[in-house]
Amino acid sequence: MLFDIDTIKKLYSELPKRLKAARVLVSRPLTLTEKILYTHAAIPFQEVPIRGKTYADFAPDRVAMQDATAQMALLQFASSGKKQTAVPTTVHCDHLILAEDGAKEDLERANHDSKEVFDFLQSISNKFGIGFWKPGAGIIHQVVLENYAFPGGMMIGTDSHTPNAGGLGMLAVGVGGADAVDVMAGMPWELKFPKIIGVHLSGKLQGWASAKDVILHVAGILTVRGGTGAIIEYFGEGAHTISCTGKGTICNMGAEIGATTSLFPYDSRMSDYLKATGRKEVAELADKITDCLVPDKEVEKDPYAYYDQVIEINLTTLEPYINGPYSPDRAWKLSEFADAVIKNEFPEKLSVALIGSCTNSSYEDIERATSVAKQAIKHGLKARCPLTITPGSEQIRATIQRDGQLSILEEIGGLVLANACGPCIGQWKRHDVNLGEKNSILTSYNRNFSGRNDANPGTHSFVASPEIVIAFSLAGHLAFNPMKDTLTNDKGQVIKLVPPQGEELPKNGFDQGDVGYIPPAEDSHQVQVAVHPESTRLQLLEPFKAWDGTDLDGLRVLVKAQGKCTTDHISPAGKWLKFRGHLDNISDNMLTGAVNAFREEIGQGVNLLTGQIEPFPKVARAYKKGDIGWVAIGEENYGEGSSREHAAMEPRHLGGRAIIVKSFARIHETNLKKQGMLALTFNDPADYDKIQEEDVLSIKGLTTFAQGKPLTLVILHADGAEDRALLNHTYNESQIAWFKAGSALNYFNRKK
Ligand code: MIC
Ligand code: SF4
Repeated sequence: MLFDIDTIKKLYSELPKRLKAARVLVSRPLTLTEKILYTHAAIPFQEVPIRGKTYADFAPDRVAMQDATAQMALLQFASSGKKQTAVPTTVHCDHLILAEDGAKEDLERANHDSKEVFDFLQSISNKFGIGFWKPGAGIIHQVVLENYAFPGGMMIGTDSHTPNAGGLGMLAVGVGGADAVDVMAGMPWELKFPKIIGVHLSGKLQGWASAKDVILHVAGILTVRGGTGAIIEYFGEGAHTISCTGKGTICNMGAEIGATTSLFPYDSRMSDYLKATGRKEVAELADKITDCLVPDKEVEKDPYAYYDQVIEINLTTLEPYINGPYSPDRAWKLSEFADAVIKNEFPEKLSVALIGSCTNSSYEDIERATSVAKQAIKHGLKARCPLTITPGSEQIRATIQRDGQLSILEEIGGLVLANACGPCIGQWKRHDVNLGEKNSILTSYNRNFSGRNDANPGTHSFVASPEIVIAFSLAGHLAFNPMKDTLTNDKGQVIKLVPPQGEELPKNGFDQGDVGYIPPAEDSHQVQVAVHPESTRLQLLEPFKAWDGTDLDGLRVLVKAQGKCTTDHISPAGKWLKFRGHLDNISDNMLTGAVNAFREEIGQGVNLLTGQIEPFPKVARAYKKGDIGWVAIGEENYGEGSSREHAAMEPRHLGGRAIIVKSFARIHETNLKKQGMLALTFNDPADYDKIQEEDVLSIKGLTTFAQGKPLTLVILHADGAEDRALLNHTYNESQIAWFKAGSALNYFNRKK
């Protein structure tokens, strides 16, 4: 559908002028990332910002939120006193639909079970002038790509996979709810000016390789931390050989390498997609200002001079990849995967195959997956394990139903789930394995952290393209390579699959199906939004306490997390998603996935007041009651993964004072700052080893807390010995003001 055409017209009419001013300031050729950032500065830059250093203010064109993060964001926005959002905003109901029996039944159950939350989101959206996409309409990023994303624009979304819109040339960044609240309230959005990594694509994908394999490969190169603080800009003639939705897949999963966002330059594939999705006018407007929507020629010619790092990928020789288990950067070439499965003793039998999600459910994806399924039908093969299909949007679902792909996938054994996140976010009532049971699943999703899909740490989750997932489902085991191995049907015939093929866009146009969009009423600020005080799902927010002006003393170590501690470990999703609007209730999941470095147990530790081993939330509540502050200690890339600010609000709510780690993931670090927590890093990562279970800690230097000035951790051990550690931070002056006020929201409400 065509939204915002007037806004886009206005922006496009100003872009050339704004870009000209940026050129005068920078006086050298510009990357596409710089073009979009400079033309979206809240106030035009007076000095050239330093990449990786300067905090800069931006004015995004749009905000998108999904149901699991929107609740907290809108509860915060409601206390800002604003009547309408200052920029166009949408809410998408996609995370709260539990997959069990299939699309129809699951949707009906969700509409019943989460009625209170959906009603709340719909009425509060209406009140503040926000567009509302009801349950079943589709997954946020797919709906945004189909309807809102446009080349050269900037948006933020309260979901880490917001960068999906980079497939349409939009600079789209995942943020926590508090950042979205700023922008909705008409304030600028602050971001440290990113570094820029250029990925030069040459050649053209062949055979089984697809767009997904580009990002699976890049994840293997850069690892889950390699993109931190950077925007990944793809360029080169190879970029134009990838469809718009394929580009979306690549940008989407850039979240898994910690990138701020990923981006492709405008081209004819984007133009085709805009036209196919009812936005011919946008394509025509974009065609007139292409200079603003692609990097300068000089950049393409000499990328090493303009990007902070350059990665070269030859698409022609790129093999399919399968990444996992437990981390999305554990990349295996398809030709090496079978050996890896055996060598590492990954469970060889494939328990479930799952395709779809916001990452991989475009028309092209489904076409290619179906092309493998058609071969199966022709040769009398079926999936040898359960197979699920999650269409990314109602438009995709209706179109692939009309064009026949859905029934082909059903014929080989597929179960069609609702147009929603489902198993990707642990909204999956799995009946085939018991908790703790070792098993393998293969998905076309993006993330595969422990416990993510089904809350079972025994599940080895692997990520691949949809066509590879379908091929493996036909084999039913992981020691398989469709490029060289054969399958045998019931008649004993030997079958060799041929590489998939498929249309990029539907020949007969998209079928919109039951759209599910509810625009806000014209004059709706009279709408009353009530939250029942007894509700277990929604709770109005109480402001956090302001800092009392002194250094922090007498702190206990609630947890010293060992190894990976993602937001899925800090605030797991799955069954907890239903409490995303109720801070006190959801806090009972706090750190329940974290591995305790002192005891190697998951989710629990010693309550130093009683000596009992208890779940972390219980210990934290006891400390809070006793007015004892606590800290959490962690390792590298702490808080990677999701944008969920609950992972920052829960520790704050349960009396945590500081999170001290070797390094942070970007969104989580900002979320902590926004909620008035101290987000600190060891100057010497080896100081992590100094922390013992019974230590009493002090954080010194807060009375002179200033940008660029480290703090000191004083560690008093149980035997009376004392250690010290230097703590770094990235707070600027305004972020220090949030800390002092107790949270960013307190600070702004006080300033009003
Ligand atoms: C995810 O993919 O982890 C989620 C669920 O979409 C999250 C958002 C959330 O936790 O609500 C994300 O990626 O930000
Ligand atoms: Fe939903 Fe999964 Fe996409 Fe997150 S990654 S938005 S949970 S489909």
